[in-house]
Amino acid sequence: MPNGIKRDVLHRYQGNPLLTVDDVPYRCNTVFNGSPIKFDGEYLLLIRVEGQQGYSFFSLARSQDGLKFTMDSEPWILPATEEPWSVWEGDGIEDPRITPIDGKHYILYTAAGEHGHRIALACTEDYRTYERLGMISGPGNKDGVLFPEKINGMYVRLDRPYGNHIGCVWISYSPDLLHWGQSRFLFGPRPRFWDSYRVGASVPPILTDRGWLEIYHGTKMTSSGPIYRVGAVMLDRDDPSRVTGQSLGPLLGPREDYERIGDIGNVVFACGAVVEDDGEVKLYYGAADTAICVATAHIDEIVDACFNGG
Ligand code: BMA
Repeated sequence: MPNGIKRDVLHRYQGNPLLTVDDVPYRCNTVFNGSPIKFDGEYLLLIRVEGQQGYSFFSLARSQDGLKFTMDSEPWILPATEEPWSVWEGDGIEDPRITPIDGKHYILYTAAGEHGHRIALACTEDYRTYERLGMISGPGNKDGVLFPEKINGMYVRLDRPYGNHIGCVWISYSPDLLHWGQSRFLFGPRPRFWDSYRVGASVPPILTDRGWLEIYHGTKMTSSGPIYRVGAVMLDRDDPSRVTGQSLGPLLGPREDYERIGDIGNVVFACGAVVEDDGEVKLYYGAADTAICVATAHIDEIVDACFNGG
């Protein structure tokens, strides 16, 4: 039986890591936290790269099979140097999450600047040019993921406001993607659990026949720092402010050396997944803030884990 297959719902690809700094054709510190999309017959991964300067930007990698990726020769989206954006992106741009809606591919990302983190929104239609559309949260917010369709006539997102120093997942609504409100608490850390310290949305919600599947990250604080793991919740199809199920245990946690050892050890952190036609979920994740990896499970196994104490 392949290594680890009985321990986690998600199964690591034996060829992990998919990408490391050695695969980047320019000088940088690390690659991690990529958001995948199938586009124009290939798999694209929009990757967070930390430069030698110490702050992050985005680059694209391409693949025919979703496993063997080649990095583009140049970075794609750099932190803004012009106002009104530059004040919010002076410390870098982080953790992109792609959601296509009606031919437009929206990228929510974390803008890091002197006033803290905000959720920023950009858009592309061709993965060559992009447009910054706006800062769509106040400071002190990150981990924004956009639902892939309007619900009851409104765009919907999850995010992670850092109120009271406790990271919880909230839901908000918008008529136009720029103005957001009706914000409500959705779910938070569970005392004693593997996600007892913080939780945040990871993957843009996936519609299943049992409602919306949200694959999230949760952390537990230990005497040597937090451990980042992957979990899942289910949200009601028509009212996603209602949690209908949640995995008891993590779907994936750091076990391999490439997840344990790196710039930030004990981290698996996903920003997106591809659902194949046969129901296989390819979850792309950053390992130890130092490499990009993939793990897979059938979507039914993940949904079942949310309802069957998995
Ligand atoms: C989170 C984000 C992620 C990072 C993780 C572990 O807060 O900054 O980008 O992978 O911490 O360091």
